[in-house]
Amino acid sequence: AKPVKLSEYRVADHVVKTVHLDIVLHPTATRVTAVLAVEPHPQGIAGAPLVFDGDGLTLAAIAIDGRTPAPEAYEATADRLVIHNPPAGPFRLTLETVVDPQANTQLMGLYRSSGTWCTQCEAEGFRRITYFPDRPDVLAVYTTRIEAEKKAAPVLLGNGNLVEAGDLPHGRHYAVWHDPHPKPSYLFALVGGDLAEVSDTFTTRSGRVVKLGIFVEHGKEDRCAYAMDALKRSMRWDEEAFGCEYDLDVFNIVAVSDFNMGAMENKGLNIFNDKYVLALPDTATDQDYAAIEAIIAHEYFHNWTGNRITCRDWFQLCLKEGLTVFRDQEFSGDMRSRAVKRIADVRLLKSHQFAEDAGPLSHPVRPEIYHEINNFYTATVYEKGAEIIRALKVLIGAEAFRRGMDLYLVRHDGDAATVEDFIACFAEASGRDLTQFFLWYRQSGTPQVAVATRHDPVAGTFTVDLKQTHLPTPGQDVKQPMVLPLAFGLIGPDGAERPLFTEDGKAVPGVIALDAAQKSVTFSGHPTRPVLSINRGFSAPIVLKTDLTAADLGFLARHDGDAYNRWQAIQTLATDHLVAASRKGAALAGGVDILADALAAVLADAGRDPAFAAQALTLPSESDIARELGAEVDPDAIHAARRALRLAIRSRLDGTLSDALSRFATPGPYSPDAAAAGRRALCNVALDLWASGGEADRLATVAARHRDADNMTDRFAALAVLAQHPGADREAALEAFRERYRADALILDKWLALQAAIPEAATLDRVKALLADPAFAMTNPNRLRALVGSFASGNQTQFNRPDGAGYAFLAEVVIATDPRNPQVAARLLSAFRSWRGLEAGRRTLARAALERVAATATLSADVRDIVARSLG
Ligand code: BAL
Ligand code: ZN
Repeated sequence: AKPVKLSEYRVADHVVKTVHLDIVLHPTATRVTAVLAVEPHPQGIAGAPLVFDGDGLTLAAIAIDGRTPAPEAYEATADRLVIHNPPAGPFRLTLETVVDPQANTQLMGLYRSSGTWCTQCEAEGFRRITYFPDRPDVLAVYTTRIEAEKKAAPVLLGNGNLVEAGDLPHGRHYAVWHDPHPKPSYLFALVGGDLAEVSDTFTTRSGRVVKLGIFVEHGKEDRCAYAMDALKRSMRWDEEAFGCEYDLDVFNIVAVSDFNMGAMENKGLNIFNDKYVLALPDTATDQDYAAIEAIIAHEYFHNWTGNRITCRDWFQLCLKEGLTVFRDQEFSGDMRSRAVKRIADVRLLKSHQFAEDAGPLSHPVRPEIYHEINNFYTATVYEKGAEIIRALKVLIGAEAFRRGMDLYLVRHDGDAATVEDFIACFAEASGRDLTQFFLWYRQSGTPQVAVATRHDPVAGTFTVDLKQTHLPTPGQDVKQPMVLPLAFGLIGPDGAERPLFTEDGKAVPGVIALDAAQKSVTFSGHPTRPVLSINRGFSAPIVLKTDLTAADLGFLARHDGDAYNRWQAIQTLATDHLVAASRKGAALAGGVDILADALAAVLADAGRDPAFAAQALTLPSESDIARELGAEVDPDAIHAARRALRLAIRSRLDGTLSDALSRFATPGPYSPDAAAAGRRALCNVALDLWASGGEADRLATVAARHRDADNMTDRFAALAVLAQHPGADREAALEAFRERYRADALILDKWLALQAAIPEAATLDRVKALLADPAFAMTNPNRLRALVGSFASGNQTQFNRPDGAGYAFLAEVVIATDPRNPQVAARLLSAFRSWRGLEAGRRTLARAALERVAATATLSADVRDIVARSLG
């Protein structure tokens, strides 16, 4: 199929103003009658034929203003409806289609999940329900009547407010929902099923009482309290932080167990992957609780940034996603430790987005061409999209940023907008020309910044020399210098922050805007050499190389006023060590002492923020090191180096680690609050390091902690430690865990994922055996991601086995999954995104596996696109 290009955007020739849907639910033959108020677009081509999208549809009936057109007047195929000579003015188009939700294994459009009818329409699922101009710039007011057998679907939900409901003969019933806010088709949703409801209310700041509902499988009602609490906190926070108030009488969330994404922001009717709703202390870890809080908030925040202001076209996806991720990150930062949230977000950014941007799947935050839009729901669009907004805030300052946001929310309310529209609001609010800043959206790849410093003790000056470079990425060989806002500070030998003055004595702000290929900045008043702390808070999403020595980094780890950079200094010490050790195939002795001393200091001071200490004690991952190496990557050497470093750190901190286990034990019953979670995080990181040698007595202690834990966080953390050490204890603990949670698929996903990540040669056979386990199902995205996704993306040594069997396995699973669910198959395949950086033997085998996928005759557009770009 032809690629879609941003440069070829033009308005739809025919738009739809109102949509009346009458949907009669049936497991295999759901009848959809759509009555559409259609009119030619004033800027469209006059007299153009009407062309609506479809996907796998069969047209059962059609009428134009109530009359059936002649057969030659139109053409309906599975993927298109064309009316050759539509009326010149507004008209009423009635379409009847029949769809089979039961057979819909793609989980796009209308499908069934555990007997519940539900929908997923972003990005292009509505066209699998009825023919429509299925593009985000066609905004219509929807009224939806849903009818079903009452026993099968006592709950019938749609977008907007419920306006009518009632019983019908023969055990049937119906409900009519009306959404007064014009919206694009991707925000359409309906649900029908036998679900339990947990309800609450929220009163908005102007006094609107909103009925809140969370709908789940019967028996899971007690797992919704945290999600409901997170929803109410999100609603209040959005009023306070962004002035955004909710705008309907109801807000419903439905949790389903078969879902391609995390969740979906359909207007007034969010549909969630149940993984991001359900939580009890015995079923969910602290990380799960934090993810639920963030995703509930994210989908809710879309009500303004996404729904009321939507995207003109799918190239603008970051307009809603980057901004909404930024907003949910800020929310979680306010709910939790801001520094720890920032560290966690940067870890995620580097491990997913930097890796994506360094390989063949690299693309700009706003792409200019796509073959399959489903493949652009990426870390680049989401996470880098959020980073750009944070960088913009640093560049123009918090006040101008807030004025820009306010302007955007008022000026574009009700619009299908572009990234240009968004940035124009900040240019206007700040009075700055943001043309160069816009390169963040257009240029792919991670900017690299080299920093060198010069100190002149006689003149008392300190000079910072900065240089930015940009490596070529697919389709972009040559790039322009960008504007990189680098927050910074200078720290004196006493550990105090030094005032910042230029050579002529002027005070300067703590941000350098690096807007040229090179720039030097000189500061006066420094008879002694200060230490530079730069890119504080990770103010710009860049790869930074400085001339800071190991001693400087050890100093920053103790004295930097910026908590993020205290953590970064420790990470850099560890990374430098691990990169060198991985290259040489042996751990270097030098550098470990400074790192161990820094960690000892963090542990001694851990009472201030245990969650921060847990982050500091977590070494860079194997994939982080692979990314730093960039080329000729040998995952076994990285694994060995990391293991050796962990043991070296342990031997230096041993007593302190076991002290931490008692010092930070959480008193009282489990609570998911951030402070208690931080203590648990520190204990569990300490436990992992303490037991890293696999001594029998220590593993027995870990096994006892596993057995006696009163919450999933501690129970699973202990199991994860045991999983690293082969033996009967591990197998017994895994079996006991499985028995305990036999009936709970979401918890068994953790069990599958943990086993898939064991760094041992036997793991591939274990994973293959688990494919046949009753806990696994090829048809369920969560199960596939837990077992196969964790193996491919979370097990560096075993996915990258030197014999290529890991690659061959993933290729087989992708080929088997693709006919059923192309989106999930394509996502799994993206685990090959860093294959070009591998050493020659593995590179050859990875290429062969990709070529095997490419040679498959009937690939979906989704998988074909990923495989072509990966090999391209
Ligand atoms: N819009 C797709 C799911 C999300 O990003 O919220
Ligand atoms: Zn989103």
